[in-house]
Amino acid sequence: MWVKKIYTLVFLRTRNQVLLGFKKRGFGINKWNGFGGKVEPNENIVDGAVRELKEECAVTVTASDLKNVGHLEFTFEGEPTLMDVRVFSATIWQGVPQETEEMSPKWFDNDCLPFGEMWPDDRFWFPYMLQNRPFYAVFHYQGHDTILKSKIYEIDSMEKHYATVIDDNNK
Ligand code: 6OG
Repeated sequence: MWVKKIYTLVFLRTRNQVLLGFKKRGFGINKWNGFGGKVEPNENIVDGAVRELKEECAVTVTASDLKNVGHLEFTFEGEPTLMDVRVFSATIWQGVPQETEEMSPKWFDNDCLPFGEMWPDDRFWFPYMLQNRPFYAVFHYQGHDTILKSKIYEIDSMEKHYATVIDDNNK
């Protein structure tokens, strides 16, 4: 049995660019990634995404402007935790991204992303996100550099997908 923890991951997007942050501390240090973190107990997932975006790059987003575009599940060989990561994108927000203690933000062209300095899984699912095609992907890692197993599914809708996942968990 896995111990599941829910995380958020938010990408601000324009027509041809995506905002990434260079992580200065903690899990995923020295990698470019979206903004996010652990959902607090009793916190709704979208509210967690709004909070983390504000904490990590000082940008305000309205909950209804966050679109859930993907669902990622990560497990690590020899570790009991399953990281359940909800991926969101937004095209409307308030404020200009600022450097914080955790992240240093930078805009990248969609066709010029720094995959060599990102988590190895990102190059597999970013194309779905950039094309607004809902996806569900699972990755099993050895350490933080090697993917031992992976699967990626294009899905019809996130709502239907979560309903199925919850059904499966209850079987
Ligand atoms: P904090 O420790 O900052 O939350 N995250 C991952 N993101 C990608 N792209 N690939 C992974 O592959 C990831 N594992 C975790 C989820 C960690 C943040 O990092 C994301 C959270 O946004 C293994 O609270």
